[in-house]
Amino acid sequence: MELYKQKVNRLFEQQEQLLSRKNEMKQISNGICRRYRYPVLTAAHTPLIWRYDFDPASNPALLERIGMNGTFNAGAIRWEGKYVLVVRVEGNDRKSFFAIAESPNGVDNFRFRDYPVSLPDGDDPETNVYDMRLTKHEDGWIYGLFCAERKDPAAAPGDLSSATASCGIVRTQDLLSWERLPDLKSKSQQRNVVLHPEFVNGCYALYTRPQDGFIDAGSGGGIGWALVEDMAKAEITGEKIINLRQYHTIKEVKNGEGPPPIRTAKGWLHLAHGVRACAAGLRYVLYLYMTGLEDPSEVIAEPAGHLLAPEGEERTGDVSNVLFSNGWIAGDDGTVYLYYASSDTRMHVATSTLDKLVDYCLNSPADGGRSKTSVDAIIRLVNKNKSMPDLR
Ligand code: BGC
Ligand code: BMA
Repeated sequence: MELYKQKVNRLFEQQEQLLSRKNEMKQISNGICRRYRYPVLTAAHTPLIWRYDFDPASNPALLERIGMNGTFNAGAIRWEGKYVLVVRVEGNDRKSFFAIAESPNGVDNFRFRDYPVSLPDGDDPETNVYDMRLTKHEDGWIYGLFCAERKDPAAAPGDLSSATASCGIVRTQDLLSWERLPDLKSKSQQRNVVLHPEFVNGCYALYTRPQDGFIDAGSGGGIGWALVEDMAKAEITGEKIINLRQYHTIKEVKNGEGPPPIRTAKGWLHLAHGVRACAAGLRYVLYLYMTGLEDPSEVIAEPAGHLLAPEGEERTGDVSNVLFSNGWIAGDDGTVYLYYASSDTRMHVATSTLDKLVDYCLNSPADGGRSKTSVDAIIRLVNKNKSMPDLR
């Protein structure tokens, strides 16, 4: 019994060291945003009481009974003075679920609540859920839009991989109890649907991502925009593409809205992911764009290329070469906490400010579409610098 107690204590002490570890901002920066030394959440951060049976009678050898594989793709919200993430946790059984982790400062000391979120079922229970976007809407509810995945009912016998993706919807007032609304009705499959925080023409506005198949964005030209009257009966009747995929860019194969956009004095600030295909598989990077305050569906700026792409340990994991984000928080002082996951494995934070991100969007050159136009942009900058007094 003494030995058992010691072993249990060691488990909790080791985890406490991890949970209370201070994070450090990395020194190297491009001026736009800063990465941090440690991931903010890993599988090892998940509560020990989810994983171990601490009863010496039923688990005398203290084996882990339920393994956790990864913590990634978290929605984010500032709530009751805390930085709150609704994390996609994936168990060793490949089932994803949502769990809330909270931090006092946004960059470290994230702790999971004792229980994962127990999501109510809808009419057609799904197999897997992931990637929740949290929107504090001006109607007073906090909405969570997520991907609900089911085995494709039209799959040929023996095909155990074909699936369908649709947008599941829940809402809450307290991040404790969740009301399930019917899934978004849409002609095409939908992953990466995000609710705009304000009414537009008296309607709820959705960023969508129509796709031909489960993986293939196909003729779905990019990030879409649709207005719906009622979130309790949400149906896409008309959809227009506002942020297009393009040949030979970071978003040639797919793109998708990240978290809900943030209102700034100069327009709505958007974070999205772009995907291209290469010999190593799909490469996911993060990019920013802005839309107008008058018309949040009109793109007013988009710098060329990515803001963040996988680097260092971020490059490897369950699905390597992936950065994905569906959560960010703007603090009252203008600090932006950008939560991103690497390689479907762990969560990180990068910090910036609204002013810097808007400056980046409005004043970095856009993609000219060709090697030549990229070189021209560099030459313009070099010429400008050469006409200036040397500051070194
Ligand atoms: C996985 C997701 C992935 C999707 C498309 C799902 O089964 O859980 O992480 O984005 O497939 O590849
Ligand atoms: C997607 C997303 C994410 C995931 C990514 C890479 O399509 O919806 O869940 O991070 O693939 O696997």
